[in-house]
Amino acid sequence: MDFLNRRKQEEKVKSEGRLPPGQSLTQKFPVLTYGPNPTFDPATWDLRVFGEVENEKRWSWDEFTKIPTTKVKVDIHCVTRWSKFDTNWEGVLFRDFMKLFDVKPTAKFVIAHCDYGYTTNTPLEIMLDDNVLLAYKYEDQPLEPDHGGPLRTFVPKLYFWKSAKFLRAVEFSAVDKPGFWEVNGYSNTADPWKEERYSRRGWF
Ligand SMILES: Nc1nc2c(c(=O)[nH]1)N[C@H]1C(S)=C(S)[C@@H](COP(=O)(O)O)O[C@H]1N2
Ligand SMILES: [Mo]
Repeated sequence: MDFLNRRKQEEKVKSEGRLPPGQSLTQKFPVLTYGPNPTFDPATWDLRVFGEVENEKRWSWDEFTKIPTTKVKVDIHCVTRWSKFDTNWEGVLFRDFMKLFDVKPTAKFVIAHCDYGYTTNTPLEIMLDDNVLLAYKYEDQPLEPDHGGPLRTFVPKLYFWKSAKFLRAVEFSAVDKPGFWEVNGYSNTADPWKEERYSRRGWF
């Protein structure tokens, strides 16, 4: 699409109210990772659940990929000001995932833990939305390492740093635990419609 067409389309989507404030539409899929991609070995990979749960649990890749999946088609919004419309994802609906173990009533936050220590925190209430996934397919293909493969959280209602790539553990917590970007000046709540980009003014 040439520049003029893109401008026209952007005006159109803005007038339709589909582009959050301060965002531009992109056709590309930019990659934003702090650090290298981990290497994925399906024989040793696991996903753990811990914290405010009755029993800690662990799935191998084989076990995890046998859990029934859900497909969603939804727009995504990155704090670096790009939005991408109609992206297609498939994975285990977080709500369905939670049926596989007992979460204690004290659990109020979900902390995603990734390879190399990246973490991000989200209120449990938001994780129960009907489009929040533990995603491992993008546009019907296995999720590429650049975009968080083999597995990432997918929380489209919030800025995209809340969608944790290379997910290895899900912690249920009674208290909030701000993650990698949240302690580095980014907003804790990250709602693109309210433009909650940074936690303090004047940092960046
Ligand atoms: N493990 C991990 N997850 C991560 C990141 C990261 O550096 N490490 N970056 C976050 C940020 S800042 C963004 S914008 C999105 C980018 O996802 P993408 O590379 O698929 O566009 O992943 C988020 N999840
Ligand atoms: Mo980001």
